[in-house]
Amino acid sequence: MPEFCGIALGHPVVNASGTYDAIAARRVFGDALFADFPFSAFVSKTITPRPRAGNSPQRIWETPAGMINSIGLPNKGLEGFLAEDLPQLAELPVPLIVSAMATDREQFSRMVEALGKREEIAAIELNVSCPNVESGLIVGEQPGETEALLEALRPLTAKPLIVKLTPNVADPGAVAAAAERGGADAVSLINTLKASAIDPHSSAPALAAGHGGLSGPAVRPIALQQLRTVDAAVGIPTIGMGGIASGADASEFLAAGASLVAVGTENFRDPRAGSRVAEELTSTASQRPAPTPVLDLE
Ligand code: RRO
Repeated sequence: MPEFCGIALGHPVVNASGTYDAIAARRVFGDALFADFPFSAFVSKTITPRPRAGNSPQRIWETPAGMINSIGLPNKGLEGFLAEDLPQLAELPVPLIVSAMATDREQFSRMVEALGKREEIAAIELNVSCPNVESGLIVGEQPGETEALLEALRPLTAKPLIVKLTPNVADPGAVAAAAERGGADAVSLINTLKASAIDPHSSAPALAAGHGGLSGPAVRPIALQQLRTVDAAVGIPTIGMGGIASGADASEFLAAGASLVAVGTENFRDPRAGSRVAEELTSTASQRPAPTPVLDLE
């Protein structure tokens, strides 16, 4: 039984924030969902202080071995989440991790204080891929901003604080170490990689927002390298994600130091992917076939 930041989990596979709508899944699959819930903990879609409609369509674009999204954080806002979504998410048969984002320290503090009071919530994930309106800088791209944010939030709750790292930096290890210095209990990575696509019919950007974040198997080797870098830079546990679609993929992240792994984009193709990855991890299916020998020219 894995244990993560004091939370007992049935297996090491969780979901990446924003890639699985557990409330919609309950509507579709009914109570059968609870008998075979795909994840050992559930991470909510990121919520913000106020409600947001998100970006206009087109919000998702398929790419070779992946997809680009620019969903733009649609959510009911903190109050709407607490009143409408939390009671439903609290019925899930696994611990709940709530993902939160804000654009200044005061608003972030307000969210962490409110979430911290709710016993239905096991941990809080801080999505730091957002600008600080005061400095104009993306918090998670700057070690100093990340450390200062954690220093402000750490005293506000005893719940585990997980920092979701952006991969769009030269040295993710430096940001992770800053999060740890500020008091984070764990880091999760990677969020999506900055990406664009052009619609071949219009020759215009494929996404209404002009750009988005790339995820799926295409990013897996990059995610694995960032995980190795981060794992070497911190002493706190890591949650590894980025294109995991099988037990064999997951076992690479665990071998590279991750305490848990998260399934993201694969959930859109197979809503049972989390259970399948967890099952494959315990069977020989997680072993990759031996590589084909490469011609040795010496
Ligand atoms: O909502 C989004 O567009 C979004 C978010 Br908040 C995020 O953290 N990562 C991502 O790929 N999309």
